[in-house]
Order: sequence, then C-alpha cells, then structure tokens
Amino acid sequence: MNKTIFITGATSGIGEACAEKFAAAKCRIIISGRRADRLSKIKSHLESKFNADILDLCFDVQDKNAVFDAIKKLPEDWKKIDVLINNAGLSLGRDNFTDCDIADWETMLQTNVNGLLYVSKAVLDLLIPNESVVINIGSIAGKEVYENGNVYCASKFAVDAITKSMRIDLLKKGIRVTAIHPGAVETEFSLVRFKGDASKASQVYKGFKPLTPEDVADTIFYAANLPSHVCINELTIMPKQQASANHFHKD
Ligand code: NDP
Ligand code: 8X3
Repeated sequence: MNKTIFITGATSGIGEACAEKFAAAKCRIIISGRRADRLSKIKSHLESKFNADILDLCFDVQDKNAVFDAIKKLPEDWKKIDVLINNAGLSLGRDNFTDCDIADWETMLQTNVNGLLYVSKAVLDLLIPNESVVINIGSIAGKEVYENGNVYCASKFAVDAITKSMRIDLLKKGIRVTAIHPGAVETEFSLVRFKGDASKASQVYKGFKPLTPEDVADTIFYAANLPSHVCINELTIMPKQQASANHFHKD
C-alpha cells in the first residue's frame, strides 16, 4: 500500500489498534503520544511483526510549540501524509456540573479540542491535495449529551463542529474530512476517566458487549481507503446493546 498514516494517541486503545491495522496493510506509520516507553514498544512490535516502517513522535498535543516543532522536524521522506487520524483524547471525571474539577475541564478542552486543532494545522501542508483523508475521532458524546458528561460532551460536540467546518474549508484542496463517532469501546478510556480506579472503570462495560478498539480501527481503515472521489462525512458506530448515549439493553 505504501501510504503514510499519522496517528495521534497511538499508545493504547483505538489509536494502537489503528497502528496495528494499517501496519498489517503495509502502510508507513507515524505513531504519537506522551508515553515514550509505550511508543518504542509498539514501534518494535510492529516492525518485527509486519516488517513495517514506523516513526515514533513523543509529544503532548496540548503543547502547541511541541506539536509544531515535532511535525516541522519530521524527516523529509515522512513529509507527505495520506491519512491523519486525530484520535488523541480523554475524559476526566464524570461528575455533576456543580462538583467538577475545573482543571479537568481545562485538560479535556486543551487535549480534545486545542490538541486536535494544533495537529491538524501543523500537518495541513503535508497533506496531499485531492488524495488525503483526515479522520477525527469524535464520540456519541459529541452527538448527544448525558448526565455528568458536561465538558467531555462539549469537547466532542466541538470535534463534530470542527470536522464539519474543516470539510467545507478543505473542499478546494480536495482533502476529505471524516468523523468517526464511537459508542462504548473498552480501552483505557474509563481507567483514565476514573483516574486509575479499575473497579469503577470495569463497571462501565458490565452487562453488555462493548466495541473493541479493533472494531473501530476496522471502520477507520475502511473510511481511509475509499476511492479518492468518495468521502464518508461521519459515521456513528455503536455496540449492538447500546442505542444512544443514554440507552443500553444490559444482560
Ligand atoms: P485510551 O485512553 O486507550 O487512548 C487515548 C490515547 O490518547 C492514548 O494513546 C493517549 O496517549 C492519547 N492522549 C491522551 N492525552 C494526550 C495528550 N495530551 N497528548 C497526546 N496524546 C494524548 O482511550 P481510547 O482509545 O478509547 O480513546 C481514543 C479516542 O477515542 C479519544 O479521543 C476518545 O475520546 C475517543 N472515544 C473513546 C470511546 C470509548 O468508549 N473508549 C468512545 C468514543 C470516543 P498518552 O497517554 O501516551 O499520551
Ligand atoms: C466515550 C463514550 O459514552 O462514555 O466517548 O462518552 S462515552
């Protein structure tokens, strides 16, 4: 295939599953995240399993200078990006508006919104006119709000709006912009949300079969590999037992 894929948040969950999926299809991949140890482990794993060409970039998407610097310093032969997957993101806390920690709000907005904007802007000139695809990972939380979802939901509604406006603004360049909105996916997401409380995190996925990160990666791979005149604007992918942000049919 030989496409070059840039994945943010590739150190776990959906991003890591994307790295595996695209490496298996012989793509060259830039994996990024904050955890350098995970990046180098994943790089070695993909190189030895698929003989894949992997470049690891360690940066925090909240840090504007670090984002622009890392992307500016890419080796010349990595400076054409076929697919950008804006996946890095997190939720912190699931508390009533009255009890939320403002620092958590700031981190969610700086990561899910500002981080996505910085990476997109920094990569823009590396995208190939009439060819490249940008895939933003939104959420069902960016389509419907739920109790105690407040600022996480707001950040994903912003991702939805940014995706729609990027699609319009990049129309002239022929760059496609897609949003993938998953429902519940079992990853480290809930462990991060509940700040390391594993029993609270596992509770989230009790009584129904959640999506796996591989389910979502398969869908992203499909959206990224359509003929160049075809764009999936947005796609919501849910576990069968989840009908909306608020409706589950549990065992
Ligand atoms: P994980 O926690 O498993 O993965 C999150 C990834 O984002 C990690 O690789 C993490 O890397 C990276 N990340 C977080 N903060 C930053 C940062 N400041 N800078 C750089 N990278 C960062 O969760 P998921 O795989 O589930 O989440 C991926 C995306 O999917 C997120 O945008 C999430 O909102 C979205 N999503 C998840 C759903 C779910 O139910 N799991 C459902 C709908 C959407 P590191 O810590 O190394 O920086
Ligand atoms: C993650 C899914 O429903 O916990 O975006 O917000 S949810």
